[in-house]
Amino acid sequence: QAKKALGPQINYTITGIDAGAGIMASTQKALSAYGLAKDNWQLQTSSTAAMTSTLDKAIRHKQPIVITGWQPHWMFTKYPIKFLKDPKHVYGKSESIHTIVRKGLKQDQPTAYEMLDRFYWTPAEMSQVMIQVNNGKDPQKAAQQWLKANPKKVQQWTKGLKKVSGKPTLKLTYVAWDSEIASTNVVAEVLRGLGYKVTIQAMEMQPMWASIATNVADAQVAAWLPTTSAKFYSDYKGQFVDLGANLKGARVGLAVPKYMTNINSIEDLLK
Ligand code: PBE
Repeated sequence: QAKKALGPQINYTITGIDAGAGIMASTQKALSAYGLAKDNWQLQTSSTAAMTSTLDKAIRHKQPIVITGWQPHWMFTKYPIKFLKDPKHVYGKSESIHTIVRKGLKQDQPTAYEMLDRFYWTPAEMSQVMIQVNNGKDPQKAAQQWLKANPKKVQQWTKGLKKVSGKPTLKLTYVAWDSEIASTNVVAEVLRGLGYKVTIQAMEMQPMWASIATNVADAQVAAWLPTTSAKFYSDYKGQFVDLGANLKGARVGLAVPKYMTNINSIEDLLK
């Protein structure tokens, strides 16, 4: 019996997330780079929550599905999914997440600047916080508990830094993706421990970059580079300070359930 082509089974649809995400822009590029667009394939905009619930349903019924996937994220621990090979490297190879601060922060708040500059953790550490939040824990509580359980990390990030006086305010902006909810809450808690009054504010990706460029916010720890946030990195170049990677080994691409054994590369979607 001949195998049915994948496209018609899933209406030639890739299940995506929020329109502003870098992975959506990269997927639009992939649709043309791999000749998928002219084969009727389309990218459906939704949200991370809607995408993971569609994925959950497909997996429960062992049905085919193609999603926009990235790591670190609990979708890869909760579900048996795999990245599709991307021989044209449309999604880049490996991504790092960078810490971006406003110009002048070093002079104005040297203690916060130094802590933000030191902030660095692993995908496994970030996942520990993300999983707690996915299980329903309040993000601030999850961050506090993780920091309590990882005093060595806190020490690395704060060693020799003196608590500031007068409760200076700091504003962190972020996009409410699971990874950034985790990292932003962890950093905010560490800065609070150093004596700052920290507010965190969720927004879309473009205003997040603009908030740093216009000095409305002090820092964000959500810049996936070199590919996923490339548009904003170049749009605002010269109007922020890049403190480098706070996490290495992130990855972005298309993903499918492992039971789709015939589909291993983006090129296979055309089969
Ligand atoms: N993500 C998670 C984001 C960055 C963090 C991969 C969904 C994106 O811009 O696509």
